[in-house]
Amino acid sequence: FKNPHYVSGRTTMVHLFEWKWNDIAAECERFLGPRGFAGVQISPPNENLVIRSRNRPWWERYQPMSYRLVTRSGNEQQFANMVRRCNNVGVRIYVDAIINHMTGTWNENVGTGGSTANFGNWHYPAVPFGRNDFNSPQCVISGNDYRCCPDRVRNCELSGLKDLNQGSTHVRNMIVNYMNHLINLGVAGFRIDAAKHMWPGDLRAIYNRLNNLNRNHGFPSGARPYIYQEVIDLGGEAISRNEYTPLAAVTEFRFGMELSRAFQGGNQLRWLSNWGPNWGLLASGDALTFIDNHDNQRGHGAGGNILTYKNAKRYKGAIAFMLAHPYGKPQLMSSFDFRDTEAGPPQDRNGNIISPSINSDGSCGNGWICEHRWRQIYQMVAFRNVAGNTGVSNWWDNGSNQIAFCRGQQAYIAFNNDNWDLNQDLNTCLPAGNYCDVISGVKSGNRCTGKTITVNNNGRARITIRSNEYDMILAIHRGNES
Ligand code: QV4
Ligand code: CA
Repeated sequence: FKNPHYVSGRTTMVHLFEWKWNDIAAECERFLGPRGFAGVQISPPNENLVIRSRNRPWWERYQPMSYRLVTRSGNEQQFANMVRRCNNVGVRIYVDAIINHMTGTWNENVGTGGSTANFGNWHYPAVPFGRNDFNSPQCVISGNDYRCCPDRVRNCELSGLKDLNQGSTHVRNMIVNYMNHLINLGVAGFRIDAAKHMWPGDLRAIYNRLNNLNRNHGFPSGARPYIYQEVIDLGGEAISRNEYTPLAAVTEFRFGMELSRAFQGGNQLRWLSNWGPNWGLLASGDALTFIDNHDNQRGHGAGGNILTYKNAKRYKGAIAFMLAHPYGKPQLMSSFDFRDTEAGPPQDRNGNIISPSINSDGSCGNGWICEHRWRQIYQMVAFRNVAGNTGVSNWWDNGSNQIAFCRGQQAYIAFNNDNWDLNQDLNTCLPAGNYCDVISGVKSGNRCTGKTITVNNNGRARITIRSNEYDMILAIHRGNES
């Protein structure tokens, strides 16, 4: 369950948070496929409770009403069409699977597909689930439980969300049917929401019953779904990420926390020379890596001082390091703009999601940030693809916050997070030639719209990043010569 089954040569997925299926299909064809993106994590596709009383917050999608594929993102037919079109251009789809719980208790009780429920009786007829399918006696997880009591973290309610008993045969059947339905429609894997709140043994039993990936969508025979489990483990809790790595991959929250700290000046970049398990991170093959996610970019989940699009220069620095370094399987966040941390995506008066518009410069409008369309980010995706499975070599630093390294003889990157200029002759490990920096511009015809870096016969080049430059990064790779 640790192989994402990316199309060969691709390395990076993006979370298109709250996007509609039709828009994702179009994005696969017009941008993600051509730019070499490997996959998309989508918002939960199953029916959720409509929460009008809170003006349709983004988090209503984490309150399942049933496993019918009807949400504000679209219906089953639109979903199937998206998966087909994305797979056709080499972009895999990963589903955010909410299988720990159903809804909380609300006065409103109609789902995005029109299903109703009776919360007081734990009755969800559209699945169907009843009282016996949930853990009892009912209890709610408290902050202290995370330190003392794994059984309460697993068997009590997360934020009052009705807690399914994954030990029950019927519950397992319903979950497995839901996930296998998605596999049959061509998805490549799952994010397991709130995995910490389910017993590893129950999850193993569920994963083992999943179908192989659908060969009609281009997957090899016998391919198992990619599974990455949401377990927030920053240390100090009774439940460890290590209970879940024997099953499948795990979201590595220490990754974004440490890089956010370093790129905000809380740690010198030179210490990143041994980035990886030496920093207490999971084994590379076990880790789904990211800087921010939909929770911690708005102070939910682990919270913490995480870099986001709102702090763009430092954010792009951290993202570029993530994409330039071979550790982990990177996931990009693609956000909608927000100030209110509960606010849902751009929506009209009837609560319909407004599609992102695409500006003439390739950026998004209508309230969508589309970090994945930022030049400094999508060109680093191409950098990572070109770097392939080469290691980090020729690490250089100035003893402070100026660092640089090679990826074999494929690619080279330098950072300047000091408040003085970087201006040095350095070894790029690349063949002689003129290379377009992928950060300050693009290659257009035979010239660079940004910096051109001249590598001489012994692989050396003049590397300049002034401290007041728009970006703190310089990156060049083979295949991007001018
Ligand atoms: C409220 C009270 C509760 C009370 C309850 C009674 O706060 O004390 O018991 O009413 O019904 C929303 C509201 C929350 C409300 C709850 C239940 O914010 O106030 O409880 O609904 O109606 C997202 C949001 C949550 C949201 C939830 C469901 O972050 O705020 O709760 O969706 O809509 C831990 C976990 C980790 C989790 C993280 C947030 O270990 O697994 O917290 N992360 C994942 C998702 C996250 C999602 C969930 C789990 C739940 O990434 O987005 O929570 O599916 O770290
Ligand atoms: Ca649980």
